[in-house]
Amino acid sequence: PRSGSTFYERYHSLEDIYYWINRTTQDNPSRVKAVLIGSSFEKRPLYVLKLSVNTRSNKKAMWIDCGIHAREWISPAFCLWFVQNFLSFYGRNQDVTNILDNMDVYVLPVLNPDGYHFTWTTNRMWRKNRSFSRSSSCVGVDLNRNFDANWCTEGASHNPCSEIYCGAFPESEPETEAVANFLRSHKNSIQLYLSIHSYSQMLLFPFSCTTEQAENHDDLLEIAKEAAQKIQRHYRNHYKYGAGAKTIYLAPGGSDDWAYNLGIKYSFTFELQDRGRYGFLLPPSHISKACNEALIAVKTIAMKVIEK
Ligand code: ING
Ligand code: ZN
Repeated sequence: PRSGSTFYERYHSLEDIYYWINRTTQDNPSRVKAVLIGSSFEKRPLYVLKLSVNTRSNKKAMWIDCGIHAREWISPAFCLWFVQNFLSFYGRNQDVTNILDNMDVYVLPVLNPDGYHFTWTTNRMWRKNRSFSRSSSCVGVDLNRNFDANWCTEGASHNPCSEIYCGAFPESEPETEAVANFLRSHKNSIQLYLSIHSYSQMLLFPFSCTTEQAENHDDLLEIAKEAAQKIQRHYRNHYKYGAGAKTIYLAPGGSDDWAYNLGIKYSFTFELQDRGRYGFLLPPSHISKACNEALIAVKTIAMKVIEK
């Protein structure tokens, strides 16, 4: 390891992350449970960490997933950072305490474990999952085009060799299906959906699959603006914010649009650091700042949703 850096200031192999999940649940048995929600194409388990403090039952909840795209290594690093921060600051930081007193938090650290493993062993720039079928020699579906939100319209591709291949049908991929099933079965409690990507420094919200405005667009815009302003003030770093289709590009089949249409009206996609200098290859020395600024945005958004 780099001298002077902590576990959370480094990137970790998939094996290390599974080990970390195990350790985290063992070390915090009263506050963390690992929930198996399904498995990947290559049969790796998909574990969600449920952070919950027993103040009362029937609590609301929020969801965060990381690592839907394999090469965006800062994303799983953020999920680990987030869990560590929330566990150590409950009862010590006012926002963290308030959030956990009012919400359970579900964290999926690596939504696409097969792709993530592949970026560690074979191709650092891999984006998709690792599924294949007899109909093509190309491998992988873009999991953020595989959800059932205007599936495979403009901004996605039916070509299995494309980086934005939407898959054979909506939720064709086991990773997508596992997340969608979990969210469907918890939609009455989950009020806030967050999906973490990189790079480009943006806070996006529905819709990405159409240029139409979400019904609560003004509300989402106001929340994203406050979060971006917090980052600007505390970290002197600029994040753009807005509806996905107008801020970045048209992209159907994304998880945040699907969660929104399911009824989770506070739904955001974060694009973490940087703005292109290192791109997906963000050096480990940048992890702490990238994660801390994203964390302040997550806390701001969660607090706003609790106040609603
Ligand atoms: N960006 C996202 C992508 O999947 C996005 C942008 C956000 C698409 C929300 C759909 C919905 O292309 C990256 N960097 O992956
Ligand atoms: Zn991405």
